[in-house]
Amino acid sequence: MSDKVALISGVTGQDGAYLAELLLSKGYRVHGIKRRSSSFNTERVDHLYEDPHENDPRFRMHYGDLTDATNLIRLVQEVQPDEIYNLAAQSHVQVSFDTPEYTANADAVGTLRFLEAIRILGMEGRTRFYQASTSELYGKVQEVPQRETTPFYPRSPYAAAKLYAYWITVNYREAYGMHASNGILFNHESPIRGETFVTRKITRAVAAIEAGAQDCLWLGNLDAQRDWGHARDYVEGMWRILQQDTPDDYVLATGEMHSVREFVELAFGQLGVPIEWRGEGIDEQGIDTRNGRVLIRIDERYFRPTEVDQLLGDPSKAKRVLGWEHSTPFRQLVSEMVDSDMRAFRGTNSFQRRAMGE
Ligand code: NDP
Ligand code: GDR
Repeated sequence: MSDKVALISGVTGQDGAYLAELLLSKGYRVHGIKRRSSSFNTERVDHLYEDPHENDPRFRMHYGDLTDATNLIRLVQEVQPDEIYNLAAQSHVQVSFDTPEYTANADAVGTLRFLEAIRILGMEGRTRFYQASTSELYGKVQEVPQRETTPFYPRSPYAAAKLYAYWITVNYREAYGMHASNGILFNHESPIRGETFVTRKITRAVAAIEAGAQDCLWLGNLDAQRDWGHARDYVEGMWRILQQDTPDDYVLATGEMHSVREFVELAFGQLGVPIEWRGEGIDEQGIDTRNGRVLIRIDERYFRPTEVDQLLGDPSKAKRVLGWEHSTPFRQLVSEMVDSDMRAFRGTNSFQRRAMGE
C-alpha cells in the first residue's frame, strides 16, 4: 500500500470519482478540488466522503477553481501533493462554442496556473503532474489510427484550449525538468458519464422511453465515429503514467471505433427493440420496427459548427511501456450503462451504488 498524497482537480466529475476511488484503494491520501455551486455537485463522490472531524480522513475536498491562481497555489502548498491529476475542465465540446473564452480560461490557462503553482512553490522535484489531454486534439483526421506522433488539428474552442494545455505541459517538462505528462485519452464513458454526452444521453433515453417518461430521443450527427472505452479502465492508465520514472505522453484508447448510430442500435437492442433507419439528413428517423413508433429524431441544434468525424486510437505505446490495456468490450460498456439507467428509472437502486457500477 502507498502512503502518497494526491490532489485531483475535477474530482466531482466522471473521471475524478473513478480516480479518487482507485487511489484510495491503493492507500493514497486523496485531496479533491470541488467548485462552489448553488446546488449539490458532489453526488459522484459522496460515497467516499469522510467526516472531516474524524481522525485523519483519507479523502478530503477543498473549494477551488482553475480560474483562481491564488487558490491553486494555496492548495498545492497546503496539500504538498506527490501527484497532481488535473482533470478539471469545461469538458463539453459543443458548449465550448457557446463559452469559448471561459473554456480557454479554465482548460488552457487553468493548466498553466497549476504548473506555475508547482514552480512558484519550488515543488518541481517532488510533485508529478498529469494533464487530461484528449483525442479531440486530433480533430480533423490526418492519420488513422491516431497515435502520439499524429499531427494535431483542433476543431473546437475546447480542443484549441486543450492544445495549449498539452503543449504547456510538455514545455514545463522540458524547461524546468518537471515530471509532467499528458494522457491523450479517447472517449471513455460509464454509468456516471455526464448526462449531456451522447452515450449517456442515449442510455438514459432508452430507460426513460421504456418507462414511458419520454416519447423520443433527439440527436445530432449519427455518423460521427468514436473510440469508446470505460472510464474505470482509463483512470488506471492515468495512474500508471505517473508511476513511470520518466515523464512522457501516451494515447489511451481501445483501438475500436463505432458510430453514434451503432451505439443507438445496441442500446435499444438491449431492451429487444430493433431500430430501423428511414429518411435522410435532418429528416432521418429511427423507427421501432415492431410497431412503427418513431424513437429517434434529428435536431440540427445538436450539430457542431465544425465536427470531428472519426476518432480511432492506437494504444500500442501505452501497452508496451505502461502495460496498460482497456478491459471492457464495447458491448459490455453499453449494456452496463443501459442497465444502470434502467435501474435508476425503476428506482431500485441508490445513486451511489449505481455510480460505481456496484
Ligand atoms: P466531467 O465534465 O465529468 O468533469 C469535469 C470536472 O471539472 C467536474 O468536476 C467539474 O466540476 C470540474 N470543473 C469544471 N470547470 C472547472 C473549473 N473552472 N474549476 C474547477 N473545476 C472545474 O469530465 P470527465 O470526468 O469526463 O473528464 C475529465 C477530464 O478529462 C476533463 O479535463 C476532460 O476534458 C478530459 N477528457 C475526458 C474524456 C472523456 O471521454 N471523458 C476524454 C479525454 C479527455 P462540476 O462537477 O462542478 O461541474
Ligand atoms: P465528444 O463527446 O464531443 O467526443 O467529447 P460527445 O458525447 O459530446 O459527442 C460525441 C459525438 O456524438 C455526436 N452527437 C451528439 N453529441 C451530443 N453531446 N449530443 C447529441 O445529441 C449528439 N448527437 C450526435 C457529436 O456530434 C460527436 O461527434 C468527449 C468529451 O468527454 C470531451 O471532454 C473529450 O475530450 C472527448 O470526448 C474525447
